[in-house]
Amino acid sequence: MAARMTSIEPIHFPPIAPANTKVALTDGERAVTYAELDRFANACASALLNGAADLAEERIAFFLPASVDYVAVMHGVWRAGGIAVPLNTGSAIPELEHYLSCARVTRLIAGADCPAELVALCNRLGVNVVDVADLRDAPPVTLPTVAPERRAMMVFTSGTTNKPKGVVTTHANIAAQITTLLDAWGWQAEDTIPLFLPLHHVHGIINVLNCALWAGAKVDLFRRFDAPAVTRRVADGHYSVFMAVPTIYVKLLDYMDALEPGAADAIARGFGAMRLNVSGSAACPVPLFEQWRARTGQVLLERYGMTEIGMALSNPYEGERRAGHVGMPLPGVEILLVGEDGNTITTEGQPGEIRVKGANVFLEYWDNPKATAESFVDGWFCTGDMAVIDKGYYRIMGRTSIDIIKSGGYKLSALEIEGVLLEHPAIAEVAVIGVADATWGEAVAAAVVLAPGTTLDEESLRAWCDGRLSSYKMPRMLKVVESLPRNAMGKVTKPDLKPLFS
Ligand code: MLC
Ligand code: AMP
Repeated sequence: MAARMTSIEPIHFPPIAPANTKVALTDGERAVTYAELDRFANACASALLNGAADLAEERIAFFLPASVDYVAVMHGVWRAGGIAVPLNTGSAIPELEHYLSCARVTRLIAGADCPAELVALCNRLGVNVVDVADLRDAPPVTLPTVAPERRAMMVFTSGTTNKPKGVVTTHANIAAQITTLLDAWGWQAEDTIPLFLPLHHVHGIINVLNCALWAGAKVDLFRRFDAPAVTRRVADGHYSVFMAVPTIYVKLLDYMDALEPGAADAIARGFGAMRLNVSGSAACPVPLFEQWRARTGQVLLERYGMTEIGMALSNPYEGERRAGHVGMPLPGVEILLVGEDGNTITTEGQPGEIRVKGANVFLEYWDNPKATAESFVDGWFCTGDMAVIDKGYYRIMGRTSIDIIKSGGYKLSALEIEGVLLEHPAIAEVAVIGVADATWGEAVAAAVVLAPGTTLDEESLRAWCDGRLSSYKMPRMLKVVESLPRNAMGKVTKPDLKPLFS
């Protein structure tokens, strides 16, 4: 087992052991040891400080693919006392404009291949674009002591508003989110894990990247989920731990089914030999859990989390992992279920909203005290997810808002998508919903009322969305309707739209 920290260190967090000559990361181009990563992170921190003593929570965004550069910049920002704002390299320019201006970013770190439109946007917003190559060789300077309660990271999350909100976590929050998983899932320095999840969300950032680094393990970075490349290494027996969203397990089963049996069996054996396969970010359907067990022999460990809280509930590493359930509270995380009447649920089988308390819970929505205040009741963070306790294990029942869609593990806001679609000249009215889908969990579906004299089809709508919305937010289904169903108050009754897409 990796040595555990007994208290949260104020600096060089998460700890990257400078004397460790073991490989920490590979990114397809290079392999770096912990000692090299430590030096590189210090160089980034020193260059960013540029003579200042402390970045004093300056928001430093980075637009970098999963790479050694990405990791060194993230840790460099933390070491220099800045707030790391990782951006989705697949975002459309209007989305990036929102992130940069909402966070009041001052510097953006990017590679030489930074798109011209993003450079132009930064120029317009007064954001300095810094080439990551200019950070690599800066001479080391004395770094500030950064107190654990200071802000460390801002990750944008969709919700029940039309624009994503910046979720701010402190160094202490991140440390708590990591350390609970190190123990609960038995992280070891001997572990090797592939990382192909996007690095602008907590699943990739916390559960995979920074848990592994804290444990002294090895991470293979992939720029995207590439089934042939990832499974080649799985079949070679290269990995001990695997973490993914349910959609990826579906895609892996489909991929193995399409291979000739010998090749598929080698991959299945590679998974079977690992010490842990984790599923999360969306519900893992019971048939998927069973198919994965039948194909690989692995019993998936399902857990539940959220950008604002990291991980909260987990099936046990040792003990029964129950299909369709998300287990029990992780150490240090307090959970309350609250019924519609506002009372705490004390009996099994009764549904309530999951509320969370603990050092893992985020500090605030950036520049949005109203949204922050509204998301807490008596110090408990209200997740908007419903659950029941069933023979000691929590089971997720759904969400309180129909306007949140989970597609392939991404949380999408129906209102954000509707806001963009309404700019289309042919769309007079629109309602976006999530529709059950075997691969994506939920797929984005749009019901539209057309402006007089116009027509619209799915293909032309997706083409129009290109550049306005990230591709995973684009509607996968479109229905043109005469009118949208509304209640007496004039509000669209979205559940009534579901049969349209079944
Ligand atoms: C890709 N596409 C999606 C999509 N991802 N469509 C809907 N939903 C998604 N999630 C579309 C693309 O737009 C494209 O459409 C086509 O699929 C192929 O794109 P791709 O990039 O080649 O797809 P693929 O690599 O297979 O991506 C699928 C995926 C990816 C599952 C690997 O979506 C992914 O990495 N999801 C994980 C998201 C995640 O990490 N969430 C965690 C949030 S934190 P077209 O039409 O152009 O062909 C959180 C807390 C917690 O939730 O508990 O963890
Ligand atoms: P995000 O805001 O992107 O961090 O997504 C968090 C949301 O993902 C949660 O609020 C849940 O709705 C959902 N989620 C995460 N893990 C699970 C799970 N195991 N089962 C069901 N839903 C999940």
